[in-house]
Amino acid sequence: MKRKLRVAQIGCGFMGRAHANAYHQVTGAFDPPIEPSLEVICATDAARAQAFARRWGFASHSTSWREVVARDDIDLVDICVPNNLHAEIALAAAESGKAILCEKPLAMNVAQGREMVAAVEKAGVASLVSFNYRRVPAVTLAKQLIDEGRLGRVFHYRAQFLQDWTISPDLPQGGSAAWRLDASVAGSGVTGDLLAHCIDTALWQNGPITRVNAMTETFIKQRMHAVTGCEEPVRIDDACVFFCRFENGSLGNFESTRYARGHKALFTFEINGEHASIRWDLHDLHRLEWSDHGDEGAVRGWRSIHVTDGSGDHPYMDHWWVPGLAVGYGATFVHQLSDFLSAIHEGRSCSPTFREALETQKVCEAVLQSADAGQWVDIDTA
Ligand code: SOE
Repeated sequence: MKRKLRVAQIGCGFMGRAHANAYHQVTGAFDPPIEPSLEVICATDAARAQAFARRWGFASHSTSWREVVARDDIDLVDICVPNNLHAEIALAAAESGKAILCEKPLAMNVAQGREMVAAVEKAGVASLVSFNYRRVPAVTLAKQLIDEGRLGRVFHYRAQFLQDWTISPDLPQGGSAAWRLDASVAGSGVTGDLLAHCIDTALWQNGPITRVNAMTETFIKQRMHAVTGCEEPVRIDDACVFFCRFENGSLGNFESTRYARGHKALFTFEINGEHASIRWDLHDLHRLEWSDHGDEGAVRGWRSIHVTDGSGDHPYMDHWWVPGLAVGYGATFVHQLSDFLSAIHEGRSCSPTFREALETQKVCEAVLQSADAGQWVDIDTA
C-alpha cells in the first residue's frame, strides 16, 4: 500500500479546477510513490464548496481555511485563492507542519514573500509555487538543451505574455470574477500575474537578473468595483514592458499586457545564443523551435520539434500517449504534482520552492519600482 498524502485544497475557482484535475490524473499517468487523497475542499461559499467536493471527489468541504489548516489529518495545504490570502494561509500551514503548494505569484510583495520563506524554512516543510509553465514538455526540453551548453554564450532573452480580456471599460474590478484588477487583492496587474510566469521561466533558464528598467500603463483609470458598487480608481498595471540585464551578461526584453486584441494567452520566449537559438509559444505549446548554427549550411534554419516523443527523450511524454499526440495546459499541473510528490517522498526540495519564487517576486517588485521612479533599479540579491 502506498503512503497517502492527505490534501486540503483552499479555493475552487479556475486554478482550483486545474489543481483538482491534477490530483485525479497524477496517480494513473505517473504512478507516484505517494498518492494524494482528497480530504477537504475549502471555499467561502458553502454551496460552491459542496458542489466542487461532489464533482471532484473531495471527502468533505469547509468554509473555514483556519480549521482546515489546523487539522491533524492533513499533510498538504494547496493554496488556490487570490494573492492577498497566500501569506496568511501559508504561515498558518507552515506553523502546523503541513507541506504547501501555493499558486503564483508567491505573495503580494517581497516583504510578505520573505516571511513565507522564513516560515517554511523554520518549520522544515516542503514548499512549491505553481509556476506551471516550466513543466510544459517543450519548455522543460528547452531548459535541458540550455543546461547541456548547446546555446553557448547567451546574448538575448526576450519574453512576452499577451492577453486581451480587460479591454472593455464595462468590466468591473474586484469580486470573485475580477479580483485580478483590484490591486488590494492582486498586489499588481500584469506584472505579478503574467510577467511573473515569464520571469520565473527566465531565471530558471538564464540565471539571475541584476537590474531592470520598466514602463507601465493603466489604460482605464476608473472602474466600477464589484463589491462596493462604486466607481473607483484602478491601481493595477494593465501593461508593462521592461529591459533588464542578466548576471551572465545577456540582455533581456519583456512585455505583458491585457490589451493585445486577439491574443488570449500568448506566452512566448526566445533565447539567442552563440551557437543556437530557441523559441517557444504557449499557443502552440507542444512545439519547440530550434535553430542550430552547427547544422550543415544547406539545411541550416529553424526547425520545429514536436515535443511529444517519450521514447525520444522528450520530458514527461513517456507517461502519456504515443509519439505525435500532444498534451496541453492541464498536464503541466499533473507534471508539477508528480515532481512534488516524488520530492516529498524522497525528502528533496522541488523547484520553485518559496525561496526560489521569492527571486521572481523581487524582480516583479523592482519592475514596479522602476516604472514608478522612471529609472533603473538593481535587484536585491540578499
Ligand atoms: C490570467 O488571466 C491568467 O489566468 C493567469 O492568472 C494565469 O497564471 C495564466 O496562466 C493564464 O492567465
